[in-house]
Amino acid sequence: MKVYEAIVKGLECVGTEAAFGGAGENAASLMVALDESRSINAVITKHEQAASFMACGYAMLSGRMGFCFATAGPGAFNLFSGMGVAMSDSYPMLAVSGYSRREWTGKGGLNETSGKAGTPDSRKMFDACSKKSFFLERREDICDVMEEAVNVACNGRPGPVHITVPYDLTLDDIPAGHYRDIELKVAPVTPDLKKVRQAAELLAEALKDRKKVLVLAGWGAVRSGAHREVRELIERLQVPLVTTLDGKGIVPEDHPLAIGVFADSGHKTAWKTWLDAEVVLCVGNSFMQHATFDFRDDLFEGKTLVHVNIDEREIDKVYKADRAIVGDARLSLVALNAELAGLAPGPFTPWTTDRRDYDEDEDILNLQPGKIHPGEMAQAISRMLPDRGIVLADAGAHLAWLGHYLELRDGQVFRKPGGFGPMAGNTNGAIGVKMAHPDRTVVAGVGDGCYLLSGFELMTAVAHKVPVIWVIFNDNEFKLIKIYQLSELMKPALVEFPNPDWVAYAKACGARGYEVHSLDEFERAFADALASGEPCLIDAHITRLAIPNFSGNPRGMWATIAERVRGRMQKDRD
Ligand SMILES: Cc1ncc(C[n+]2csc(CCOP(=O)(O)OP(=O)(O)O)c2C)c(N)n1
Ligand SMILES: [Mg+2]
Repeated sequence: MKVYEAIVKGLECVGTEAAFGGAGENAASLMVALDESRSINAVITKHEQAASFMACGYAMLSGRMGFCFATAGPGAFNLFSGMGVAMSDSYPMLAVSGYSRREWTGKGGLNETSGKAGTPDSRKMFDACSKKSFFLERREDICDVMEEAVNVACNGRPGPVHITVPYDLTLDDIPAGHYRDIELKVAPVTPDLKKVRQAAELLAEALKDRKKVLVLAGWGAVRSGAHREVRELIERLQVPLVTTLDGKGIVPEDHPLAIGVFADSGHKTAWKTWLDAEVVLCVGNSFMQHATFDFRDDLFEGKTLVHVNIDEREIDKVYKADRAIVGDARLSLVALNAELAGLAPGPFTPWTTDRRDYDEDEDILNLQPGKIHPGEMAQAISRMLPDRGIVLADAGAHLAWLGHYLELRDGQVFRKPGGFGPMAGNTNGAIGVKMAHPDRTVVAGVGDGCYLLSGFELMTAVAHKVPVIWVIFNDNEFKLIKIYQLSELMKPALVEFPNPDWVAYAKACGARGYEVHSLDEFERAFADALASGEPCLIDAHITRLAIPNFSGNPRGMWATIAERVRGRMQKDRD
């Protein structure tokens, strides 16, 4: 058995059933081994970056490890963006890449990345982009390395690991007696019960004192599958729930205690509720920039913070916790619910808050006939999304429209890029998500800029019959960057671009294409796409005369722009 065959066997042992990668001499025997696997569906992408994003998508909601691979040198370097996503978004991922023959090190051979002879140093780069990176030194070590790698990827806070396989180790068989099946043992990150008790006492005391307790759920809560536990907690205590964009939908958004999305792209009522809150239980939050109004200093002023996170490095990182539980969000809430079981609603007054206000939001006014308002389109997607449907957004203003206006029912998911936040991440990641969940509808709402960066993977979806529905928010501009330029510099520049005929492009790729200019047209196209079971591209022409609520200012984007313009005019006058 050869090294790459052992790697493929290892993937089979841990239940990974998809592999995403790029072709190359160094990856050639891996491609053969993958092709021979009965359980692994191997996808050669047009660009290795897309492979790394697809591996993220595969891991995103499945609880299984994503796998991507590339040849040595430039192919390998194209995996970094997906590894960055896996790191910021806690996706378990194994990336494997080749390396040129070691006997030629220092000679500057093709694809050499030894750091010698003016070549880049791939070891340092993969070290910097992973939880752990391994350099395979001997063929007989492959099963040990593989086993350690997958266990590091999947244990604790999941993340990316990487194995470099030098070309010279791929030619001969592993010496006899050195192959073995590997084992993945995921130890649950259980909370310290003493810490859980302390947190429960604080919450119980606060409720008895009629203090206003609020729950804020983030991606960690969704990732760990704490849906039932969050709901049980808020219902038992009759306390309101707000979520970050990443925690959106943890409890169905029409639940009476679900107040809405908090922070940038959030709902006004969520902010009002936040201002009133005296104790906040934060579950699975890393307090990233866009979930904290740019790390707002006074966010927790006068409030008590109880923080639950799987990673102890997150505790006190941005805001000092009064009580902290380090543990998987679901397991921590199971324990917290058990501690609070005796606390029936009654000793305290349930806190009544306003319901979410976005339905009457003035932002939804469409001032441009012949174009679609992106907020209305997001609402239409929401109305028509089948049960357990998954909506992905990419990086840009479209993310804010979707995050603000979608209303998720039980079992539906919204996912945007996390802290690393690359454009194209979910445009391509959608293929991995759909391959992991063939029975669920996957809709990728993507900016035209994001699609232009990476949309050639439509061919990949067609070739592998992966029926993702891409909805392009076509505004011929990098809207988010334009808004930033307008508000910071009062001058947009280099942000506009033409789009091709997307319907013709879709057809040329063998996919279905639709061009829509009104909500009616969109709804008809979307219904057709949902029924088709084929990869589809909906080119939705959206108005430019609408600004999404995506601001570091709780009063919203318009208020931010007005304040900045006023400030600038004042400065000019002075
Ligand atoms: C790889 C990468 N390059 C640049 C950026 C910076 N960036 C974030 S959003 C954005 C604009 C995206 O434009 P588009 O996809 O059209 O979305 P819109 O804002 O118009 O909805 C840019 C350039 C990024 N996040 N990732
Ligand atoms: Mg755009």
